[in-house]
Amino acid sequence: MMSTALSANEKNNQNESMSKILMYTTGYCPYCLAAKSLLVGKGVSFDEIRVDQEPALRQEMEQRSQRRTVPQIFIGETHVGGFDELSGLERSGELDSLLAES
Ligand SMILES: N[C@@H](CCC(=O)N[C@@H](CS)C(=O)NCC(=O)O)C(=O)O
Repeated sequence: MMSTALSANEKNNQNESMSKILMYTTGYCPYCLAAKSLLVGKGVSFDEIRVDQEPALRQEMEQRSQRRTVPQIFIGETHVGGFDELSGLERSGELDSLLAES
C-alpha cells in the first residue's frame, strides 16, 4: 500500500519544484561556494547570476539587497542575505519553511 507520508527526499524534491532561489555570485568567492554547496546538499535548485561578468547586474544586486558583498541570495521576493544568513536559517530550521512558502 502506498504511504501518504513524504520521505525527506520527496520533501526536498517538492522544495525544488516550488522554490525560486536566485543567487548573485562572483567567480572566486568562498562564501558563494559555501552557499551553493549548502543548497546542493539540500537538493534544491537555484539560479545564479555572475555579477563579475555583468556590471549592470552587480548594480541590480546592490539596489535589490542594499549590500555590496557576494553572495546575495533571494528566495522568492525575500532577501535572505549572504552565506551567514543562509546557514543561520538552515540551522534554525527556518530555511525549509521559507522554501516551502516560496
Ligand atoms: N558575511 C558575508 C561575507 C561575504 C563576503 O565577504 N564575500 C566576499 C567574497 S567571498 C566579498 O564580497 N568581498 C568583497 C567585499 O567585501 O567588498 C556572507 O556570509 O555572505
